[in-house]
Amino acid sequence: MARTKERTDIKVASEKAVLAAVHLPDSRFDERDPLGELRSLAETAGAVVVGELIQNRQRPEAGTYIGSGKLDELKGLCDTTGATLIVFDHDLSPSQIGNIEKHCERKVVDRSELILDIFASRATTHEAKLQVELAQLEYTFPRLRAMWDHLERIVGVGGVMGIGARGPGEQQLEIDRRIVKRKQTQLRRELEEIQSRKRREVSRRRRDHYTVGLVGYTNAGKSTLFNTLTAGGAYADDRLFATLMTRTREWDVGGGAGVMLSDTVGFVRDLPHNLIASFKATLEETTHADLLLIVLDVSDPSAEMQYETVMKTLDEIFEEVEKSERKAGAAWEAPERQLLLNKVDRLQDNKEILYWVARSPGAIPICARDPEDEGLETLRQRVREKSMGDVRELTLITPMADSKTINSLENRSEVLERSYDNGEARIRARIGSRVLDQLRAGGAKFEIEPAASGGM
Ligand SMILES: Nc1nc2c(ncn2[C@@H]2O[C@H](COP(=O)(O)OP(=O)(O)O)[C@@H](O)[C@H]2O)c(=O)[nH]1
Ligand SMILES: [Mg+2]
Repeated sequence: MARTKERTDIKVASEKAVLAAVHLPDSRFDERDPLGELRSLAETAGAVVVGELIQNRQRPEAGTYIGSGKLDELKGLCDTTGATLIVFDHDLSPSQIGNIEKHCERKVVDRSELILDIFASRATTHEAKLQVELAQLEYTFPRLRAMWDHLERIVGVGGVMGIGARGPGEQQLEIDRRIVKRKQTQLRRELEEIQSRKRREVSRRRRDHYTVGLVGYTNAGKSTLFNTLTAGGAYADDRLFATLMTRTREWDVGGGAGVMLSDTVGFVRDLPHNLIASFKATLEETTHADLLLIVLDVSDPSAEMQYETVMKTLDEIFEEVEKSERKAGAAWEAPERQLLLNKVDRLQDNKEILYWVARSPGAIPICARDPEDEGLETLRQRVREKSMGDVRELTLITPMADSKTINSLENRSEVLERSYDNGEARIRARIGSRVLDQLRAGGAKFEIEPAASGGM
């Protein structure tokens, strides 16, 4: 589709961005860091934030949203910082975008467009891509049309069509809409097949690794936690992981547990209605994990609402996946969830922590920014235990020639005793049920002899 190309015009990746917000009397934002969420979103989209500007107003200025004095200031800020892009913290009308772009001589992107750009880059399934495409069609294309109309006026192609006739933009829009609708119907049946096949592949892959996903609102600290936990770990070069989850890295939790950690797409405050379907489709990647770490910024006044929204949304997604898997006759297990209470360093006292721990027993208070944090150590231990499964003491007998299996046992269990005899290795070890399953799935041949329990 020719139009989809136009969309690259609104791409945010690697642009130098100035963030701008107009605060109205009823605006909701975090007073300590009013542009925190937008900054996280812009960074997620791949922009480099070089400047920020906020204006307080009673109501938006009709033509430009932001006041005219501030508009000059905005342009000046762009000039001094070398910004190539301005990102607004709210939605703008096509004509407002046009006016600001003209005045500041920079590309302007509004909040919904920024979010859509992130979804577009994160959509992994056909369905998710389609959902995003539809949302872009509804939201972004009319804006592009306003731009074309503008161009047409300048270039003077209007002579072909009489006044009041539909502009090519609008006509094209209708055609695109129909094409996408048809594509959607076509793909729907195909999709079910593809997705359940993919899930089977993933579940096979899950036997080799224990996969953990980070879920939570934008600005909760997911990327910070991801970086702290996996500092120095290698990015997964595995193609499947690379496409399933956008950022996956090895996480060394000790004991050779083979844990993979993924930073997934974040929830967004006041997500515009027309973007909800796209977001949910994008969040489907979480269904491939063994464990989800719910990262909650407990210092945020809306933590309660954020927790509720995350849990409810996951419930809805998992319910649907469960249904379609059951229909396909496949066994699928929803990932476990572990609540993390982040940014505890920002709390005045531990009232909040007590509340959350009472509410979600097992919740771990953490400070994602601090590599030495005790909570992170607790988390590491808990994930290690989960990733190993039930640990039992066993004696495994395997041919000495099978160095791969022997190696795995040395790395992934606690070996208590080794003896070699008659071309066979007898290894007494404390080993997790998950590790055993993974070894078997990997083709390891061994016999098990229950250990004589030595008085424990
Ligand atoms: N005070 C404090 N700030 C944190 C902590 N974790 C993250 N942050 C900050 O919160 C902001 C958002 O973090 P980020 O990891 O980008 O959030 P994401 O959108 O969930 O990926 C950044 O400014 C971080 O420095 C923490 O434990 N304590
Ligand atoms: Mg992030």
